[in-house]
Amino acid sequence: MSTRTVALLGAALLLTACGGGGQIGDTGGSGDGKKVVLIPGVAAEPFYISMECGFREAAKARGYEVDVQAPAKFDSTLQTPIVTGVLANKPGAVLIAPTDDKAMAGPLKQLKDAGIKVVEVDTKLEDTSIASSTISSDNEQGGQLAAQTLARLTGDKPGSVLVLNTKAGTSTTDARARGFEEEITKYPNLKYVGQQYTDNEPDQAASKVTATLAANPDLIGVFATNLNTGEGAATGLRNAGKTGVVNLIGFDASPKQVQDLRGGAVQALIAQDPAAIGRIGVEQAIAAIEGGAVKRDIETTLLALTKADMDANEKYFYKQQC
Ligand code: T6T
Repeated sequence: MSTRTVALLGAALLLTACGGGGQIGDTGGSGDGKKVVLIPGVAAEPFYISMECGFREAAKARGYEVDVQAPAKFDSTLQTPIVTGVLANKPGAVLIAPTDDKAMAGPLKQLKDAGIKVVEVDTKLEDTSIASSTISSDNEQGGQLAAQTLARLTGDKPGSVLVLNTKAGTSTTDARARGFEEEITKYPNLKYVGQQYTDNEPDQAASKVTATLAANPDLIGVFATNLNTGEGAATGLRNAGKTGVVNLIGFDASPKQVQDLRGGAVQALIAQDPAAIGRIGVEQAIAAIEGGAVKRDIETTLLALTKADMDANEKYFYKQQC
């Protein structure tokens, strides 16, 4: 099978897989610049669905056409053909969550060179010269907040601590792991046993938690750097009969993660505001298209949710549909 066929099959897959509030190609290619396209990191995932809700709302308010195209997996080889395909339609701007901080630079530079404004939403490239603006949580601070929350929950108790990461080259989760690693050194009772990558697969997260427990029976905490790692880690702890014994600090607030927080399988969640990321992303994109003032870096809200305060912060729960 040729590379082109594989890319086309990938594209066909994403057409059926893109879910949540969005349908693909719900507006035609106008080519007049009054159109913004959102390319999330992966289809049908509550973080990006919530982002898409904010994106659609803001674009509608400004009279812009929209399109949403998402890869079926968080994978730069699936996201690249989407970027290349969008190039032909010449929208005014593309809002994208790059799935790899290096591999997506070439395709995105092609957009920029064609006069299409690029706005990064959530993840970003290492090369800061391509995007007009980046809207994201302060992910390093989110990692620090996770370490502080874990330390608050464990108190003086000693034990080992694991970080579950997604894929190397994901700017957000790498920053979260970095922030956590730096902060955890301040708590000598907590022994950091390192990070493990899971390829953003919940099953891998579950089995890595179980294996770490076998090697470190004193495991007292797990920091799962995103939604899939968090959902998988909760399963791993459940399978090992360690729910509530090992403190699980997740990132994100999907319906399942929120349910796990309420039910005690998760002790804290670091929630983001993906709808604001989508909304502000559109505003910056339109400013870039129309020659208005564009801010290079914008940070959105992060907060730690526990069972005690979750209901007061319901607005941070992610959506399954708009
Ligand atoms: O945590 C979010 C996002 O911020 C990250 O870049 C990738 O994973 C998520 O989409 C959650 O799955």
